[in-house]
Amino acid sequence: MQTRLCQSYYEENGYVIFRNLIPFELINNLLDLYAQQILISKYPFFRQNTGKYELTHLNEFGYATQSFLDIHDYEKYPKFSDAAKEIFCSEKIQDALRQTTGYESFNLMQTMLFDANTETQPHQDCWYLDTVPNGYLIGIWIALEDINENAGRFYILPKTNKNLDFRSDKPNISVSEWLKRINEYVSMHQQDIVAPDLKKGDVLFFNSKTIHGSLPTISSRFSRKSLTAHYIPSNYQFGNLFITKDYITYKTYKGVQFYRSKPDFSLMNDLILRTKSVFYNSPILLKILRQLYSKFGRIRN
Ligand SMILES: O=C(O)CCC(=O)C(=O)O
Repeated sequence: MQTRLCQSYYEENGYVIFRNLIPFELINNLLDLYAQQILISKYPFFRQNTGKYELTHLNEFGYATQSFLDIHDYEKYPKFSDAAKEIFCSEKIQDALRQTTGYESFNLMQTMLFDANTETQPHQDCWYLDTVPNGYLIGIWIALEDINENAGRFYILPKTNKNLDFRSDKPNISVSEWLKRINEYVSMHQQDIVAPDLKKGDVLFFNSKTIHGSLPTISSRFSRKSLTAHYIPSNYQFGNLFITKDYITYKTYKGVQFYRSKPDFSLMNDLILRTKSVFYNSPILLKILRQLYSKFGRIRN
């Protein structure tokens, strides 16, 4: 697709697919290290799907049932994380992001690895992470293998990037109520779901406001090996619908700035996280927590 067409397709539909973007060599290297170091590890990794530090659970076919967050910066597994950064910080992705959005350079804000499908419920990323002002964060979903439709495919709802605000009547809504509203919207728009057949190396780019999630697993015999990553144009600040995180600090890999939101496991990090999760579904407590973060976040980061 020509750059101009790619950008207008993305702006119109809230997503665009680049076929065969990631070289197999980079993918195979990452998957080898995943099998050798991560899958067998007895270390509690932070899980995006449960929001906790947990040991890895394998299903009957040997696939990890929880997703891994921020794999690009594991202090204990630098070789694995470097293999991940070779993909996430590659010129191929920077270039595809340029073609998609028209911006020049992009910072890597968060990453995930999925082995089996975790049946992610529909959501928009802007609640959790976005640019400030909102709407310019780009998520990418990378197929690390040919994704079988029985594995439970990743899906998006095209055009939902266009001004769909589920909290316009109630800005202080809780996260669970907001997710319930999105779930209801998706139930009523089943016919709009697009779950593309993604092959190894294909990448789907989607906007922070595009509703996305994962279809149910039909057979757990099939893995759904994939990566996701979230980027912001380098000239934007990072945050979400509620806060500007102007206190974060970046590291750099091959010229690409990257950030990690969840640190490696420690008893202290686990305690901080458990405390935060008590606040998470209460709009009032969360507001207080965010104000504290704006004031003192600089100290922690
Ligand atoms: O792959 C999935 O199940 C969900 C990924 C996702 O929600 C994201 O990257 O924002």
